[in-house]
Formats: sequence, structure tokens, C-alpha cells
Amino acid sequence: QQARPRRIDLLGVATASGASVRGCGMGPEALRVAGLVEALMELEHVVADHGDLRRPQPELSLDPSSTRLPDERKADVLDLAARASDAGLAILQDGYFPLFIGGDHSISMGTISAVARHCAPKGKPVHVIWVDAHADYNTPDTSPSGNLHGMPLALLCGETEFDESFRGAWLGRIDPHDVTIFGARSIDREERRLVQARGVDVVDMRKIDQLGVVAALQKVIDKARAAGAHLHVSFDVDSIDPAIAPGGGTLVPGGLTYREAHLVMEMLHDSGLVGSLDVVELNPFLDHGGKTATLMVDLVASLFGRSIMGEEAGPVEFITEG
Ligand code: 6HN
Ligand code: MN
Ligand code: MN
Ligand code: MN
Repeated sequence: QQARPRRIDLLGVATASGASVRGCGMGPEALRVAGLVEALMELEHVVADHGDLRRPQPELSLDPSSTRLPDERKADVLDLAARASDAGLAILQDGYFPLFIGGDHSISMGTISAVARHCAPKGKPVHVIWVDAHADYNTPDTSPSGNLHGMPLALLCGETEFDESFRGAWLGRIDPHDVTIFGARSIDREERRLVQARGVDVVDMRKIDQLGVVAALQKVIDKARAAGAHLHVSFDVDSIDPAIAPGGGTLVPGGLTYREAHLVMEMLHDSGLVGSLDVVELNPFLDHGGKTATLMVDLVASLFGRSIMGEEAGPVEFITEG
């Protein structure tokens, strides 16, 4: 499928309240500085930048014991998720492609809620591909850290251990069978039990190594296509190997290589199924001179049709004769 001009609506969610490490609240600005909008325009897309959602942070006092309390961080996560959900829904209902830039991964509670709320009334199935070193399927009961960026998928899939404060009108729901976690290599013990019990598809790094990234991803694309689904891509920068993507707060060795990550994006582009995207967990404070931000801009460009030989080349043909 060739690149066709699209209207892409950029929405930043400038927060680190779901994470343990500060800094990814600067992610949206770093992606802009790395040339995100220009890269998309270069591909002849039309970009509307909505700026960033953020919460005013209460002043920290000089008392070192008064760093922000978990309850305050949770209030941030909830408020921003609700606003991202409503803003994302409006973009989708205008017929445009929402490109959400974080921010930590808790923002996807809101962004995927937007997609679910948009698709459900139309009877359009949703498939989520969660490209991440982690499963992000903890609940407050299973989480070893208590950090909300480790929990968005569980919330979206309707795990019950969340208290009532999460159940606003902004919250959309997805079925665990409509989720593929891709690139995982760090899943907590109780989290793994939950993922298995709910039937979430986990394409971990061992599977990618053994099958190859093409076969592993093609299965996901085929499933989404067969369902006629809106495909949402939630891309955590820590899915990529830390050697080439150091700008994250929860790095795990053994991630996607440069070409594997690009091939994922190129194949997703060629599928023609992707209707929304999150780019999350970029921490410019930990990045090395914009290396990870620049890589992410290039990966997003691949998802939107940049290819080595240009559009005319079209998708690679596979020789299937035996
Ligand atoms: N992320 N499983 C760990 C936790 O604290 O729950 C790590 C979560 C990382 C979250 O990468 O978006
Ligand atoms: Mn994540
Ligand atoms: Mn992660
Ligand atoms: Mn189901």
C-alpha cells in the first residue's frame, strides 16, 4: 500500500506522574525538537499540532520529605487520561489520525479509551498492539512498584482491582483477546499469571528471535485484518534495545534492533490498518543527545510511509513457491 496523505492530529500529554523516574514529561517537546512535524510533512501529510495537555504541579516545599505523594500523582494520571480520552475522541470523530505523544505509558489509559469509545458505537472492533519491554498489565494488587504506568492495559481490560475513581465516562474498554503485547522481556510474576489467565497474546522477545519479526508481526496484522479492526499502536520506547534507545526510565536489555523496529513500522504502514498511535516513555533527561528522540521520529516516519526505495517500490513480494 502506498503512502497517502493523511491529516494527523498531534496531541502531547506532558506528564511523568505514572512513572517512578521524572523526565518523560518533557517527551513531547523533545519529539518536536527532533523534527516530528517536519518528518510527517515531508511525507506530504497534513499535521495539526494541538499542543500538550499538562497539569500545574504544586510547588514542592523545601522539606525533603514532601516529594509528591502517590495520591497526587494518581490524581494527575486520572485527570490527564480523562482529558486525553475526550480530546482523542474528538479527533477521531473528525475523521483524523490521532498521534499521542507522552508522557509516561499511563496516558494510554486515556488514548485507548478514546479509540474504544469511537469504535464501539459503530460496531468496529479494535486491536491494540502494545510494543513494549513490559506487559503493563499490573493491577494495584499485583504491582511491585505501585507505578501507574505499569497498569494501563489491566485497567483498559476491565480488571476489577481498580477503585471507583477510575470509572468515569472517559473510560473505554477493550477485550483482552484484542491485545497483542509485542517485544516483552520483563513481566512481573503475578502480572504474568494475569496475562495468561485473560488470554492476552504475548509475542515476547524469544518468539521474535525464533520466528523472526516478520512472521511474528504478520500474525498480528492478519488477525486484525480478519476482524476488520481499527489497529491502535501503543509504542513504548523501551521496546527498542537500550544500546540504541537509552532515553527511557525502565530500560531492559535484549530489545528490538534498529532494523527490527523499522520493519515493524514499515509492515504496519503497509497493512493500512493503523488508525491511531501512542509514542510514550521517552525521557529526554536520560537520552543521549537526542538519540532516542531522533530514532522515534524516524520510526514514526516509517509508520507513515517513509521507505528506503520510495513509494514506488511498494511492499516486498515474498516467494512462496516450494
Ligand atoms: N512501562 N512492571 C514494572 C512495574 O512497575 O509495574 C515496570 C513497568 C514499566 C512501565 O514501561 O510503561
Ligand atoms: Mn509501557
Ligand atoms: Mn516499558
Ligand atoms: Mn474475548
